Amino acid sequence: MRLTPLAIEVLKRRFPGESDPVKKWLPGKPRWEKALTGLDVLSEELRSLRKRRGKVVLYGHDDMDGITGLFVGLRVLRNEGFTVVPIIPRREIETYGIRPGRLQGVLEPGDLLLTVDCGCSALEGVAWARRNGSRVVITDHHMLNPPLPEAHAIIDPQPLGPPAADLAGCGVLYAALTSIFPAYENDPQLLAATALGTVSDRVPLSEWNRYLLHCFSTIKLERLTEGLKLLMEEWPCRKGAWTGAMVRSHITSTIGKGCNSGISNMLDFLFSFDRHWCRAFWEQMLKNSEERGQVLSELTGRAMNMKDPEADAFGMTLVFMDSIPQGMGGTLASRLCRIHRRGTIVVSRREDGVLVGDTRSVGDWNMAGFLVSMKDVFSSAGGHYRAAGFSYESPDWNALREILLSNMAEYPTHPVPRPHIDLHLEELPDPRVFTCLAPFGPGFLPVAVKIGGMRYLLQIHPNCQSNWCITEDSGE
Ligand SMILES: [Mn+2]
Repeated sequence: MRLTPLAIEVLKRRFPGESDPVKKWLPGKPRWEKALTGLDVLSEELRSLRKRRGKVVLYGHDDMDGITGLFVGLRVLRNEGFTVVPIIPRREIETYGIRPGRLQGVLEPGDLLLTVDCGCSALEGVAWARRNGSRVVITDHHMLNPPLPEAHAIIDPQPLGPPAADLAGCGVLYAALTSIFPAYENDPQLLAATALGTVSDRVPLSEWNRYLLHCFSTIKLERLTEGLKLLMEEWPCRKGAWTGAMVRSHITSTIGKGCNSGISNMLDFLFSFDRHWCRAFWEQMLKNSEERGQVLSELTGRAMNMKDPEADAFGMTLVFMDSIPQGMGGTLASRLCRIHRRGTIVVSRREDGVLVGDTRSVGDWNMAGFLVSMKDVFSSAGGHYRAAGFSYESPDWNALREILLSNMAEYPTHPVPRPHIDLHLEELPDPRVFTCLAPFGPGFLPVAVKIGGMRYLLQIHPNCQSNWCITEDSGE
């Protein structure tokens, strides 16, 4: 890859004080083991599990970094001769974390319960597994929020801060397993799955994630399953410049989440060598996502008229809707967040009366931090910087609203991203001199230049063309 002189100028501005800004942008192979405390425990657990011929129960999460994480775990551990049973929770009916009900009859004494993208707050599930005589290793990337479950190890890079904390759930498991089994480091299937999970999860495309995406850019499609191959063929401008948003709108949202989505079949799809079935399934997902899109548009229109004016004054979008179709709260929050370019909280009522919140943020508002700062109020709260959720045991919306508003006033971050400017120039350069810096996404926004009083933001299109756009948008 060749960086143009103007692109290097951008990197210098973005990483001031760095002796090697190019290396800060795209580092060499990270020392995963430094970020992964508990890795030695996982390694030892796998060794003794092999000796006693126990199995791995791999507990995931039903979103893209959870499912691709399951794919990574299944592929490596099955190839290594382990018996692995995956568990995929269902968000429509199950609360987040590890449910003992799902382990019953599956996790036996002497088995290893390994999680991906979940588990760091699963006190009850982990306690159940330990009482059951099983071993437990958590791998997660969500915010640690004591008291922590009493697992034999918790591999979660959050306390280290970035770049380790920027890894998605699938990235954490990829890093852990390839550290233990280095032969899989350049495995095209793992790299493709991890890239897809990372981009889907909206984590910053910074340092370690960029390293993973760089490795991904070199893979050969012939060595993939038909499911992965199809997704890579659909990946907009995979061989050129792309943005996270392009991939999410074309692939992640086509798959969707919750009911009527492809997520519950995604693991079979990723492993499938049946091209015909994969193609038919993709077509079906396109159709379903169009239907979901219509429901979402209608919902978004209604939600936009229900924005809370007081929250608005704090720069936050807050919406309460009595009922939202199952699994759609997060998608609605994402959409509102994108439209208003602000942190967004969508609250709705679950069938059992409990108020549940889905939140998203852009810019400088740490959503999980905000929610966890008021954790005594919630029966559960957690997530990460840009996506988090909570549940509130009482049905009293007015009481919850008051609490949210008073905490917004006190929480010290600003939810509206500031439009950035990378370079002040005399005249507008060819946008293509900056596409060498792609991919762009959260944590690494498209280039913006200022000429005279005018700000121009680089835009990349799914047809692989790029141009300038006059806008105050941050580009996220
Ligand atoms: Mn996840």
